[in-house]
Amino acid sequence: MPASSLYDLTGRIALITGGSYGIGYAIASALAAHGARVAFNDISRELVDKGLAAYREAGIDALGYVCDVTDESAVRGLVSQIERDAGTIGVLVNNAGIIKRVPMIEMEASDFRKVIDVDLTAPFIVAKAVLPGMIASGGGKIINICSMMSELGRETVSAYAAAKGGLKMLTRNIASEYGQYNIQCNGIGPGYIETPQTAPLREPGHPFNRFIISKTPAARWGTTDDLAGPAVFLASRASDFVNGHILYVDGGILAYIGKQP
Ligand code: NAP
Ligand code: GCO
Repeated sequence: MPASSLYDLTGRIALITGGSYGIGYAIASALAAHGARVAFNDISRELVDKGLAAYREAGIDALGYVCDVTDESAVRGLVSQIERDAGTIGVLVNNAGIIKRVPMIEMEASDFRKVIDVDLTAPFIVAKAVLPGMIASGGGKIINICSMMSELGRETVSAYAAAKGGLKMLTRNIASEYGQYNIQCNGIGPGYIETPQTAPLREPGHPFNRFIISKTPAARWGTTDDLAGPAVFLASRASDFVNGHILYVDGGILAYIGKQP
């Protein structure tokens, strides 16, 4: 098999949740550049329209849908609509997510539950909705967007870390339960990436900025472009025997004790 065809996604329908901007948009664009037909959803019409304009600007004929990934009925409707509009979903990227940075003793249980709902329960809901089609069509790829917080804790992110740690184990469980159907479920664990979600941490003079640089061997924040190759790999035939793996794209943070002050 020619090396290039290992990464050819022609004929694949890929759903990227929360794909209007940021990491989701970058991953969807990379999959499209390798031949996939991409569909994405977001939580509001405004965001979906913003995303569609961005994809069009990039020459990508994306399908966009308004759907709250925590609403199981809406997700079932989304998957059915994509199947009618484009075909069976062969690649799912569970990207949609939220974070609430609040010290645990100050965090309302309702806020904790909301983060768990979006970052953990929703990937379960969306994966559950696409698995039957993948089984019927002979296989598929599920990529869950995990985090450094799938492995590490830090102050103020108890809900997010609990969700992303759970998402690592959900990834392994889907791999275990559905590997026999030629379905590979893996995770991507981005390090600290320049997106709106981390913008508060990168404000000029914010101590976290210098901290992350000192904890990253690459000595820089990641960009969404850094995630393109890993996503194409996990969506393609090149990873057909990779299952239950979390691929950390972190510039080396998890390998490094940190630079001496
Ligand atoms: P983000 O702001 O977390 O993007 C997430 C997207 O999902 C947004 O468009 C968001 O819409 C959407 N979303 C939120 N709740 C939703 C729901 N209930 N239904 C449908 N869509 C929903 O920015 P990001 O940094 O690109 O993060 C993408 C993923 O990567 C997340 O899972 C995040 O946890 C993870 N991650 C990020 C980093 C990083 O450094 N940026 C590192 C590791 C992992 P709204 O704009 O309305 O919220
Ligand atoms: C934070 C950041 C991180 C990143 C990412 C790291 O507050 O620590 O938001 O959680 O979003 O998850 O991998």
